[in-house]
Amino acid sequence: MTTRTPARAAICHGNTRPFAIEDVELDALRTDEVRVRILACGICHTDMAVRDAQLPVPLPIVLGHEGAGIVEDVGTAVTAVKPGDRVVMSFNSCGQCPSCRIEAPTYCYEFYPNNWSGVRPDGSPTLYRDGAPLNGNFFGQSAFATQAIAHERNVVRVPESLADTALEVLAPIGCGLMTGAGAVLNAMKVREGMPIAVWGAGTVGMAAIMAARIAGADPIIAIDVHDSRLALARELGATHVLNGRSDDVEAEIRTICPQGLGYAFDTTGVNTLIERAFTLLAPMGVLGLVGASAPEDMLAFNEASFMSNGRRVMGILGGDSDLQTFLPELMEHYREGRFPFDRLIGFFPFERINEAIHASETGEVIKPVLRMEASLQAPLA
Ligand code: CXF
Ligand code: ZN
Repeated sequence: MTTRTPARAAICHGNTRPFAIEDVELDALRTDEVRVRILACGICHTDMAVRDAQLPVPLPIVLGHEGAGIVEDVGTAVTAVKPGDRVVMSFNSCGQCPSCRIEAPTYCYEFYPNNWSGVRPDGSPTLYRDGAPLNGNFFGQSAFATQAIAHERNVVRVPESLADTALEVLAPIGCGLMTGAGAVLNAMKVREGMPIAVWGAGTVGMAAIMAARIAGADPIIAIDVHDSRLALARELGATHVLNGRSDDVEAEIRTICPQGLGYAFDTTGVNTLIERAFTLLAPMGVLGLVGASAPEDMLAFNEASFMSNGRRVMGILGGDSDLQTFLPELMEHYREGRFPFDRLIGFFPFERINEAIHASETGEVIKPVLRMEASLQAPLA
């Protein structure tokens, strides 16, 4: 007999209609799965890209990939978490491919079937609506819901040291925040005393700036087109800020760092900015790329300066994060005040999901987080 679990979930039908919260049912758990009562879920631009059909994800679907909550049930083979554990969730991975075997799951060879196919890798649905299958398993969770099926590999237990930290604050740690921080700390391995410039001060850029401060980079230059974001970037670690609309960014960077940039980190995906950033690199400088670009985009670099300066251009996915080690590390940085990402968050009740998305798209809120339960709706102290 299969026991399904009732839940409320926000269904995305594409960009012609708003998200609609409806009754759904979760499938019975498989052996490696975990059912989580979702308390909060961050909203990321990738959710919007799916809504706008820019990614190969089937619609309609339940999105949401920055969930946090409490484990309610586990499959028979799960050992890493147990009912009652407080967890944050991130992307899923197969655990067996060459990337997963070297703890580089963001480059999982089976990323698509585990995260974007709308069903489990074996083709079975995790969600039902009115008795019929509904696409889910988005990033192995589909957490715009009151309950979600996740997997042992993509839930991370919140360390005991953070027992007093609200899960709704921790929710967004598993996507843009780990992407920016991981790019600096894991992928580019930014060195103390070296200059870095970060293009774009959204969630990923701000996380990179906070991580650059942790790494001891100096100077830390933030570039954006919104003065309010630049002001926040300064508070979070930027030593210099430049407005791409009013400043001559290249000339200013050459003045601040006459020897060039040790690290240039682009979160914008804008070709002209990336190509100019390349020209600003010092010998052995690293250009890290995480921005979403158009599928047809190509980049051009001068080959001689690429080679003779030993420059490196690095595509980075998910900050090269190994969830089970890196997320606890980031949570500890947060607890100790070195990674104050709560400054980016704006909270919304689950029912206001469409307003939360709007606030993100207008730039009014850097990181909207939905709160799923009425008892949590009171403003945070
Ligand atoms: C992802 C991409 C794959 C690794 C984790 C982060 N981005 C989501 O928005
Ligand atoms: Zn995301």
